[in-house]
Amino acid sequence: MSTAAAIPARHKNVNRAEVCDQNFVEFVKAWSGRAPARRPQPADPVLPGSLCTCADFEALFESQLVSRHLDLMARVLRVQNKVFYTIGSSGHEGNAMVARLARHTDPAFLHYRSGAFMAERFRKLPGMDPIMDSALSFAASAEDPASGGRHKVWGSKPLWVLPQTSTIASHLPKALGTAVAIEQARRIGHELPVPEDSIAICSFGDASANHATAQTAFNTAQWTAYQKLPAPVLFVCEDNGIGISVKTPNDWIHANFSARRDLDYFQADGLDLATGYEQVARAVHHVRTTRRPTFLHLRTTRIMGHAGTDFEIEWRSFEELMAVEATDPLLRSAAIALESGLHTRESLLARYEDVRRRCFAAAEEADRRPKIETLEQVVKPLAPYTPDKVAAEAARADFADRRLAVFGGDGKLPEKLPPRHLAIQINNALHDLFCKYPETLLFGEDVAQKGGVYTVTKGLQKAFRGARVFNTLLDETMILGLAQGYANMGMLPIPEIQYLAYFHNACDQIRGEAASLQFFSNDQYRNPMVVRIAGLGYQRGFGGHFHNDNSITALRDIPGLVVGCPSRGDDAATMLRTLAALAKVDGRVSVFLEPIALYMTKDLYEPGDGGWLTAYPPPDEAMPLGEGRLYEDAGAPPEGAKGAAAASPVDLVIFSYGNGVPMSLRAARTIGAQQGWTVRVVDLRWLVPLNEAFIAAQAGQARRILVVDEGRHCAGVGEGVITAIVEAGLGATPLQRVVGADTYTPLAGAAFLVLPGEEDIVAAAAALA
Ligand SMILES: Cc1ncc(C[n+]2csc(CCOP(=O)(O)OP(=O)(O)O)c2C)c(N)n1
Ligand SMILES: [Mg+2]
Repeated sequence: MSTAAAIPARHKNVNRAEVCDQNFVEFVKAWSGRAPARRPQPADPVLPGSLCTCADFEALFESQLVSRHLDLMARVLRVQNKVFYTIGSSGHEGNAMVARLARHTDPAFLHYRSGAFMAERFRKLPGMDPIMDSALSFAASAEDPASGGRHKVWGSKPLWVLPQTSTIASHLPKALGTAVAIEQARRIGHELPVPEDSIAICSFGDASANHATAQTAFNTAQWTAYQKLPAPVLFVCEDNGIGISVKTPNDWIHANFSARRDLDYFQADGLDLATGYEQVARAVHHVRTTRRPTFLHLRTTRIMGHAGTDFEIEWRSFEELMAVEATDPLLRSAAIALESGLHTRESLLARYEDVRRRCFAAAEEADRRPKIETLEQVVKPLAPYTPDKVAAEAARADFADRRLAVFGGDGKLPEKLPPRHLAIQINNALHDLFCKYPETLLFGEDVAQKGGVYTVTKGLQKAFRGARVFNTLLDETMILGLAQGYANMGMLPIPEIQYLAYFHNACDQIRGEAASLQFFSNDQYRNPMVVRIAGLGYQRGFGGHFHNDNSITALRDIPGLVVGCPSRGDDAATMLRTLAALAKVDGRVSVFLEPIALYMTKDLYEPGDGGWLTAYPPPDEAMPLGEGRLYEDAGAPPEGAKGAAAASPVDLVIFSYGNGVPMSLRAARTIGAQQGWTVRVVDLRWLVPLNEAFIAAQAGQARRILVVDEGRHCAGVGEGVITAIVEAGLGATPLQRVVGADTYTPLAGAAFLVLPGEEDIVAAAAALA
């Protein structure tokens, strides 16, 4: 006899949500056990010997039911186009125990199946409604309190649930970063927005635990605890044994994590509240009291498929599906409710149907609430910018005493010293930022005692101590994850990425995570930071692609990101002040791209002329976002150059940035001599967003235009400059672009075949003649 024939018709339903729903009802109806004679009291253990009281159980069970019926509702209303997300939490409802045993002020970074955790956390504050809030999110309503309708995420500002993206494992580094930040706050005298003994909670799936981004968080947690440093993070692996359709090898999570050095392993049965509660309690207590990274292996199951679109019957047998569905934790909870005498069959079914009614009613109501209607609404929280406040904050210089102490007296203030090169002025500006903001932290590879590969951060650790300036382990993903954690706890992180080429392997931490937080939380959460990245080409004697990477492309299209690239020391200082102010005032994430080859550059035209040294701008000077620098009359011979504004129109306007600026200035003299033209060199300084109005205004005064872009031909900054010119209606102006080739940069002299040089600029100008 075929086994299929033995399967009851009800179970052959392709809609497994309906099957699971009916399973619950049938299970309760068929219950034939005996309830205890005495009616249980709230403080009684729910079952003999359980740490979970009846009151705990009732709350947890309600959270489980809310989570389950939100899933069922989503499946039904998705086909009516009233709900836009069907990845559910069914089978994972035991995660409610973690929420119950933690506090609502423990920052939480949740797996998309942590719906019951969320429902349970909602109880921690009076007056909150888990059903309506979730329904608004499912319906993508503009009134969704988590993301304003931008994504279906578990998130809440009052409940300290920071919304996550759908990129699995990408939240583990920042969760660990938040845990580390909670501890570090004390060491720098920073007041935390949460209680001092908070823990960070981070849930994820069993397949996600294999991801490199997860592994770096585990490793870094271990690396931290190994050095006896606290890292109170609770990693909760919701192990359902599968990731979409790929089964996790039997016992893999236990085998992989149960004996890791300095990652304390706990197991809990997430399918059974009566036994799981004590197991979860032990893990939460452990991490809270020992402050050690803790891995909670929570047994779950996955019913109703990966998402509403996942027709499991297409790739799994009915027998297998039924076996999984039999492990439904709600069946176990129903059994506990009946066995303990908390419910009769009738009261239990009534409760089940009551939650269903509330979820559907909320969903129908949510469907009537406003949606996002305009592009302006979509992007409102993406990149907030209040120019006046930013300018005022950037120029605020009320820290004179601290700087006097740090720089060693009035006569040693950098603005009173002779002009210096870029590396020194960045270093001075960082010292100033550290004086101005006691919550500033600087970290990365080799930044502390050594002061970075190029000594740009030299002296900072000595002046401000190891709690504020420190070396991390060698992992860019984790450097940027830490930055998010510190920012989440109200500090101002300045992470350093040693070379631009090494940003790329951690890019998701900025592209997918940090830069997206304001967007996906409707600007309720912010993780402001200034990421310093040393990059670009032209280093002589220290070559190869990875130390001379010129791909700005990877930064150009990150929504909301600000990228500044100074070409000289004074600009670096005033730009840094604005970036820090953008972080403080508007919560923005920015990249400060430092041209390595200009760090030590002192001369401009002739050896010894000191033409690229600049005075340090006093601390009340700042550079407005988007403002470029003009070099007028750049084509005049040395004796004739006055730098005065040329009469409009200018024969040639050269747009550039970074290394291209001094190069263009040198080329301009040759061009001036050869062509007899007036030449203006424009240093864009701000690469993202490009100031299109400024570019158009400059182009409008030009008879000819040259765009000198040391980045790549494809998707380099130059493309944006030219687009701005053309879109301003100035496309008829003769124009040439001098740009790097679409290749990796080779070693030694061959690098200069790839990157634009002075001769190329001169030749391009000749082509315009
Ligand atoms: C970086 C990344 N790769 C792939 C995906 C697509 N994806 C979404 S969920 C998932 C499986 C995750 O399985 P698991 O971690 O076990 O969580 P579960 O869904 O089983 O709870 C995959 C591959 C993704 N979201 N992010
Ligand atoms: Mg899984």
